[in-house]
Amino acid sequence: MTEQTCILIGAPVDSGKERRGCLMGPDAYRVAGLTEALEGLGHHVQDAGNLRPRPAVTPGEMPNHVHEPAETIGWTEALAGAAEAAMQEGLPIFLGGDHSLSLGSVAGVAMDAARRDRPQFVLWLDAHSDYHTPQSTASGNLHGTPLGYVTGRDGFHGFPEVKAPVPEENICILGLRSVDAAEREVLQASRIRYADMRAIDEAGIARPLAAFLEDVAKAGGALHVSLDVDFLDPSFAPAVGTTVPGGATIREAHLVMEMICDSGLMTSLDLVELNPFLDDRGRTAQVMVDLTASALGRRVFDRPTHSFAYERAA
Ligand code: 6HN
Ligand code: MN
Ligand code: MN
Ligand code: MN
Repeated sequence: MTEQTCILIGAPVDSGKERRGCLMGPDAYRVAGLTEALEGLGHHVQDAGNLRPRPAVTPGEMPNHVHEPAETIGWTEALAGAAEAAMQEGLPIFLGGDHSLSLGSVAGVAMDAARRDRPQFVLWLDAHSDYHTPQSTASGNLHGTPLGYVTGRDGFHGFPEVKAPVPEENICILGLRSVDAAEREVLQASRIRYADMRAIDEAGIARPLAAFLEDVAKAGGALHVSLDVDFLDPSFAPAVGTTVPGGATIREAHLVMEMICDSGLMTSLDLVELNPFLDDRGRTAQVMVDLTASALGRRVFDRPTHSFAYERAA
């Protein structure tokens, strides 16, 4: 693949849920060798260090059960600005931090796309749909709300106005296996496309992904990829607070990343929900680094060495 300028943006966001530890994520990715892996693939890497949240206050309209809204509002402001700026310099990789960082990262990259008159697309790799609003969430954990926010759902009082909402039909969620009742209804009524694990078991993960990537290419879109650790099965990726059994295998996840790389479409990436406090000798951090390397060109061979019968038949 053509060489990229990868901009690592540490976002030690830990306010999006009760359980702490995601703030250690950015350093775990650094220790696991993210810079070295990307440089080894021929890319330029700029580590921008870690961001800090802007000071913010809790708005009066925010439901009481919502956990640390002011801090997440402050993060959203800081991240949206940093994301939009980084898009001028290269391919930002947001090192989370919990998934509430994507309220800011996606809002920011979408602003950049709007400025360039390019449609923004989002690929969400997650066990969960993260489509809540501060009103619909039962847990009060804002890491369950980023897709609600960036699509322009109501109720995000005190958060920056979403000036470039991502159209529902430009979003694809893969890996679903835990969707709350309040999300299920609105998700089903929306134009967001999704493949749950049952669909992936039946049809394979390549098919829904290929269809989505084709649409991104046809539209000349920018593609933001948001990779939640819990997309993977917890047997391969235990370092996450919201494990759900029955997730993607290592190979399914690498195939997704390899197809993204082949498409040449990815313009920004989130690595989210890694909680190093729960890790097993750094193996989850390593898996996430390896997946990032696959998305940016790591290959066994440059091209397949054999042409198989099923390819000729297709
Ligand atoms: N994540 N739907 C659950 C909730 O609390 O709203 C889980 C959210 C998980 C968040 O995947 O980033
Ligand atoms: Mn907290
Ligand atoms: Mn998530
Ligand atoms: Mn999740």
